[in-house]
This record gives sequence, C-alpha cells and structure tokens, in this order.
Amino acid sequence: MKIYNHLLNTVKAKGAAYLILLDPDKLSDSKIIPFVKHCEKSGVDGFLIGGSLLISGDLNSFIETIKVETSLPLIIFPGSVNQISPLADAILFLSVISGRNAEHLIGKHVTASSLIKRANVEPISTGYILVESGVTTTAVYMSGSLPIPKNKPEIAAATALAGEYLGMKLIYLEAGSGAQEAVPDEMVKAVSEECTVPIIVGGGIRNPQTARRKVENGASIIVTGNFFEDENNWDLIKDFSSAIHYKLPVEV
Ligand code: 1GP
Repeated sequence: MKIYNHLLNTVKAKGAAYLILLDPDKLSDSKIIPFVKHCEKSGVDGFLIGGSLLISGDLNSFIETIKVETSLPLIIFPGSVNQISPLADAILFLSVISGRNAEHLIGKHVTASSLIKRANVEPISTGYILVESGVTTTAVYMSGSLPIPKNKPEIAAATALAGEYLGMKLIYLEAGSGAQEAVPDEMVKAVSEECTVPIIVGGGIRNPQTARRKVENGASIIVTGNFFEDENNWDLIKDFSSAIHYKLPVEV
C-alpha cells in the first residue's frame, strides 16, 4: 500500500494530484529524459506508464531509463497483461466496470495476478469506467465494451459505488486518450459525491482550466497524456500543476 498511501497523502497535502501518462510507443527515446526532468521540476506528482499496444521497445528498459532520472512514483497503467515490470513502483489493477466483458472484469486478472506477485509490484485495485467522449476511443475499442453515455452521471455514480463496494481503491473516469471531450463536470461531481475513494479523471484534458474544473467537481487525481507529446506544450506543465494543486500557493 506504499504508493497508494503516498497518493492519498499527496491529495491531502496539495488538494489533488497530477499524473502524466508516458506511452513508450509515443515518446521518442531522445525525448524521454528531458521530458521526465521537465515534469519533475514543474510539480508533477508521478507518472503512469503504459500504452494500448506497446510495440516499440521494452517496458523494463523504458522504466529503467526513467528511474535513474526521477524519484517520482512510476505506476504501470497496463494496456495488456504483457505490461508488468518488477521495476515499477505500482500497477493499476484495472477492472473495466463500465463494461460487461468478463475478460476485463476477471479473465485478464487471473492471468496477471501471479505475475504481479512475483514481480513484487504493488497492485492498486482500480475501477475503470469508460465514458462516451465523441469518438470511439482506443480504450473503448480494445475493451470490447460500451462506454457509459456522457449524459448519464447517475449510471456512472452507481457503477463507481459498486466498484467501491467490491473493494476497489480508486475509481478512474476515462474519456480515452485524445478524446474530443473530457469526462463532463456533472459526471465527475456525481461520482465524487457518491464515493469515498479517490476519483481519477483522464482523457481529453488539454488545458489547465479544464483540469481545475474536474478538481473543483471532486476529482482527486488528474491525468494528461497526449497534450505533451508536442514539445511546444511542455512549458504549460507547471500551469496544469498549479491549477490542480489548489491547496498550494500559486508561484509567481
Ligand atoms: C489517461 O487516457 C488518458 O486517462 C490520457 O488522455 O492522452 O487525452 O490526455 P489524453
């Protein structure tokens, strides 16, 4: 529970936590180190690592490279059961609870559990809720399940509460990487009011104001990925951090 507790403490101290998603397929080798350093000095609280396919290279060496450069938590956000590494600090043990595909509710878990135990990586049980966001996202397609309609916050809230009652430690509201629309504020609010576990919100968040609104509506952790694949946006990382860390004084 070390990394989970660390996340809880970060949320308590800063108001909310900011994680950046690193997809080894999308980040060129020459950019990994400068990007991670930039994130660390811009107030990011940790990294999610994973991708839907992970075809370019090796997850272990990717994590090894990053680990030398940062002391921030490295948490695997697995796109498949192949994405397990003893070098990570934790792994989101995801169940796609918005769907009814048994493979993503228990099947993959049976395949992965012993591997995670032997890798000695902290599993963090996470209820993963896919939300309709304008286009068919990779996450929806790969999960073989329907997302929750974006105008049905009450279904998302009931789903999240069911996840919490099943023992999940985090609820992840996912619009999907590169989503046209982020998870609606009303849905974030409905879910956070219904649950006591921290709510992660990710997908389609492209500016600090949007990130802040999700926090104001009850998100505890914000994830961005896509937006910083363009190096021209890197200077905005600290603006995202300040918007998300509402309990910290804003730097001038
Ligand atoms: C993490 O999938 C997200 O939940 C990341 O989404 O790439 O759209 O920021 P973006």
